[in-house]
Amino acid sequence: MGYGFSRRHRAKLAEPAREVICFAGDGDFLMTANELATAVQYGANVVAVVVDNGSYGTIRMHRSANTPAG
Ligand SMILES: Cc1ncc(C[n+]2csc(CCOP(=O)(O)OP(=O)(O)O)c2C)c(N)n1
Ligand SMILES: [Mg+2]
Repeated sequence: MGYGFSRRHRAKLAEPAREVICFAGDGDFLMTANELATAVQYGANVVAVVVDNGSYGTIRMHRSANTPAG
């Protein structure tokens, strides 16, 4: 988590002619959303696709599956 979004800028700066797209969950994205400032500062024009389900869905799924009360 948090890795793709922050590494995306570095990929774009290393290969500026290539399109760089990051896919992230909402929890993943917010873990390193401050990296937006770094991207703007260095002119790393990249695209982020955020899958927003309003939760740490993976954690919720495992908790529901492994606790009697859900
Ligand atoms: C650095 C880090 N912290 C915590 C976790 C544990 N973790 C695995 S999935 C997850 C929730 C991810 O939420 P989101 O990005 O919104 O994706 P979703 O499960 O909702 O599709 C967490 C906290 C992790 N994998 N990496
Ligand atoms: Mg989510």
